[in-house]
Amino acid sequence: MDTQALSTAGQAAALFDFPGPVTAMEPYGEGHINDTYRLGVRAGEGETRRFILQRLNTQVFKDPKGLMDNVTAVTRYLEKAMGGEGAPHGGQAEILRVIPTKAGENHLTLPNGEVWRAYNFIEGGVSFQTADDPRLIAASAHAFGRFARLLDGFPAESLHETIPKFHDTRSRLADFEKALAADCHGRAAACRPEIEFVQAHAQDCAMLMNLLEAGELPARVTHNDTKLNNVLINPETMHGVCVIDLDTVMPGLIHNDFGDAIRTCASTAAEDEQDLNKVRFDFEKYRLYAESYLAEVGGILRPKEREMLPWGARLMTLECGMRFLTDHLQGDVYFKIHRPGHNLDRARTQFRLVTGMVDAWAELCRL
Ligand code: ADP
Ligand code: GN1
Ligand code: MG
Repeated sequence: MDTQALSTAGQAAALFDFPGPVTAMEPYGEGHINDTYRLGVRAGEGETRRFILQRLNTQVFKDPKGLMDNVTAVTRYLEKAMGGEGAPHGGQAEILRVIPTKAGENHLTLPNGEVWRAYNFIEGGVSFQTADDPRLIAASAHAFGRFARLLDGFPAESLHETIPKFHDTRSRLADFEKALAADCHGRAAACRPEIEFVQAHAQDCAMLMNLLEAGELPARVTHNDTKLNNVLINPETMHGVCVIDLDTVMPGLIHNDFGDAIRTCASTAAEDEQDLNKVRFDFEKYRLYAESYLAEVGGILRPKEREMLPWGARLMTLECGMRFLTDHLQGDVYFKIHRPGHNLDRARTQFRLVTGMVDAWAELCRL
């Protein structure tokens, strides 16, 4: 374990308003962006409570204050909105809460520039990396669908755009083309098939953004990072417990949230599976996610939004693959990697899934 990282985590932890002294701290979770620690805090005689402490990735999030103001406002709104609804599907409804610093702020900036924040630890739910059990798919769809429904009345215009053009697939394509032209690590030659895959699908990238700009699709408050491990699920009841990772909550298309979830929920393998024979787009998983999601949001969607949902799945998966490939060409500067070629492996699984969706396109549109 990196002792220097742990020591700044220790310094940061001491400045949050926890109910007692921190007695344990360990790196936690499998996110690709922030550095996450799980803390034990002595809350009273013989009582230990757990918390999450995170160092925000400020290369990725350039406006940490705007981001934390979003998270604070959205979690408060959700807490009120959920109050009236009770626990969904027999599951326990936990709420993510921002733990303030001792100075009463929603985040902390250390003298070295690092930005830290803390949350309550959501007990009783865990992150799953692959959707091997259909109950995980339904749980995730209900949790994210409910999230969108509860935030339907939230004033979208009050949110900061935490990453500009985050799901503008056209701009992701332009970023890819720039990275390819620069090829600053000389990696392009070894990924010709993946590059050609992007080029063959380039004309699709504008589809949803054009409809947004023409006013045919509305911007809503969306989560924008709805992969399976961003909803905590109770491993016994298999019910969703809490939606987490609110860093990218901003105005967006419902298709972003539907599509980004399909990438993980309708795949037969992990996002970084190296054996592509194991990676398939599974139409039955897609159907289950779509039906469970629509059970929550069906009532708020316009007909055009509903009609275009399959494009959400196709474009978000293509976009994510392009982002992984771009990062591979740029030398792995954005997503955390754990082995050489990790981002290329991730890009390949996404392109495999897009191919599966294109093959099943008529069925997707019929549903
Ligand atoms: P990243 O942006 O790096 O993905 P996340 O906020 O998603 O960061 O956190 C990474 C992982 O840490 C999550 O996938 C989840 O497993 C765990 N985690 C994050 N917040 C909490 C929480 N409040 N309670 C329990 N686990 C959490
Ligand atoms: C990142 O933060 P995390 O690991 O939940 C990324 C998503 C990607 C995802 C791919 C802020 O999600 O957009 O879809 O990796 N988050 C950000 O696994 O870029
Ligand atoms: Mg995450």
